[in-house]
Amino acid sequence: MNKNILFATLFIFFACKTEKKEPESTEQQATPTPNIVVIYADDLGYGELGAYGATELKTPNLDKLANGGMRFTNGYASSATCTPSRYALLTGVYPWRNKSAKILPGTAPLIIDTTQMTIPKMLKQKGYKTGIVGKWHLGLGSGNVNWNQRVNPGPNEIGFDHSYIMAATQDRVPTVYIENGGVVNLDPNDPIEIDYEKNFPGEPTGMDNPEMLKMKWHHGHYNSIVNGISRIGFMKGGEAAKWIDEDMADTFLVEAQRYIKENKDKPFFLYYALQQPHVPRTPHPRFVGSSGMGPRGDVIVEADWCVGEFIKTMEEEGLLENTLIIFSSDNGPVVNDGYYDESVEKLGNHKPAGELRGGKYSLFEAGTRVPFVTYWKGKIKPGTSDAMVSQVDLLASLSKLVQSDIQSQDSQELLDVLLGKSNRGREELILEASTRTALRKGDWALIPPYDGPAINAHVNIELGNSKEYQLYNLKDDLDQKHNLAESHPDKLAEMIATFEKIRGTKSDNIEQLELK
Ligand code: NG6
Ligand code: CA
Repeated sequence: MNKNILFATLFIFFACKTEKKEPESTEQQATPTPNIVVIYADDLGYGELGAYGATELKTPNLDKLANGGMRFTNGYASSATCTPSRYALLTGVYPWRNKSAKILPGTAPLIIDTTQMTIPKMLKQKGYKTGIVGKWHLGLGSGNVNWNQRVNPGPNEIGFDHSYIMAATQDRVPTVYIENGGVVNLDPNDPIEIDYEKNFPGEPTGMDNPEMLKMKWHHGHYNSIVNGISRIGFMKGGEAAKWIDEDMADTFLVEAQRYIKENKDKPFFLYYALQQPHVPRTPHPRFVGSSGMGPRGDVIVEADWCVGEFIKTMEEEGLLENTLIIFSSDNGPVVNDGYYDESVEKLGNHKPAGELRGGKYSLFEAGTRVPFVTYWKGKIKPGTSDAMVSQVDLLASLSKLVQSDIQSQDSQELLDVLLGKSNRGREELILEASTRTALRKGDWALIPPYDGPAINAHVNIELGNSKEYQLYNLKDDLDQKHNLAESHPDKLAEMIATFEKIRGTKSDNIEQLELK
């Protein structure tokens, strides 16, 4: 080839390359595709982190995230229990619209319709890779799951390309990990059988074989024994596939780290659903004693460490500047949730709910008001926001972030609030606790009358049930001590009207408002 032709060819080649590159980068600017990570704790209360006022428990990594990002003081889970909150987070629909969105057994069918819009589906349409690592608890299969075959539909059918999950909770069978629908380490010669009604002949249970237990049950949790801990539900077989509880935090962390390393070149969405501090609390031996509060405190320290390690990996991979991280919890705190694990005895001065009244299962504030943090290095200016935001708003807000036109019934677009650019949050929000609902509007909280016990004596939590309407002004009365229903009839009437407008009146919505 003649020299001139060679130079000309090279020139054209490079010119084309530059030409090709430019529209691409303009396009990239027009369609922002930052990575999105949701880190979701299980039963972590409003007062559990240093950044939210905890003094007895040290959570340096979560504090760093909260203090380096936007720390919301009025951030809510949609429900005071797990399944409904997770349903709302992923779908942008209030959980009380779906009768199946209640605490599910490990054998429950998937409660998200596979045609329903979800955050991962919406992001997939925008070219994202989507993964979940950790707790699922939204049901699997369509009834009568055979755990020895591909288990579906599940996360992979509602928008996740990749899933590494536990089916329900750490205290429910099956006690195995499931990767993309397949039980990890399953030995076909030792098939898994699960039943929530009756035991398999000859299998030990917490009820009949307390001598086999390393952690005793307090209430419930007296069925099959796995690793010296009795669970809810009966399980047979699957020995090689059973998880080791003390390794669970490390297992999920490694999977989460692997996921981001493998997908760092694409925009990705990761839902990293931690199992702590839900029961049974089983810290890895290196965290035992780390909090001085027994296993409950120790697993919070462990969770904090996991988040720190995860963020470190994000940093090492150069991803922090291009990733929105959202941290929150699925519901408020509970101390004794069914095992003798010293959580009550060693609590000391720690207040899991901070100043809030109630806890997990409760319609009072501590049931649903949880730590809620958004972090985006270089993008979100560190600060505190008192705007009202709910996890149900993530779908619409993330949709706006990636310029999708997907919306959903109950999800409000609050992107600027989440990014700390606006303080105009929600005006009102329906809160749920075990199918009962309440209203938060402005500074006010309304709890309609419900039958049922005032306190769940097992867990020692006030549920919010009363025969009278309860009306609280949270601005002056954050711990909901003064019922103003009688002294503020106009406010009460206004709140009832708003509540009924959203929820329906008792007569036209009797099932959902049924006294529980
Ligand atoms: C309750 C369990 C509790 C916990 C909860 C679900 C009993 C007595 N209590 O039924 O231990 O598993 O369900 O928690 O069984 S959640 O965070 O997943 O909603
Ligand atoms: Ca939970």
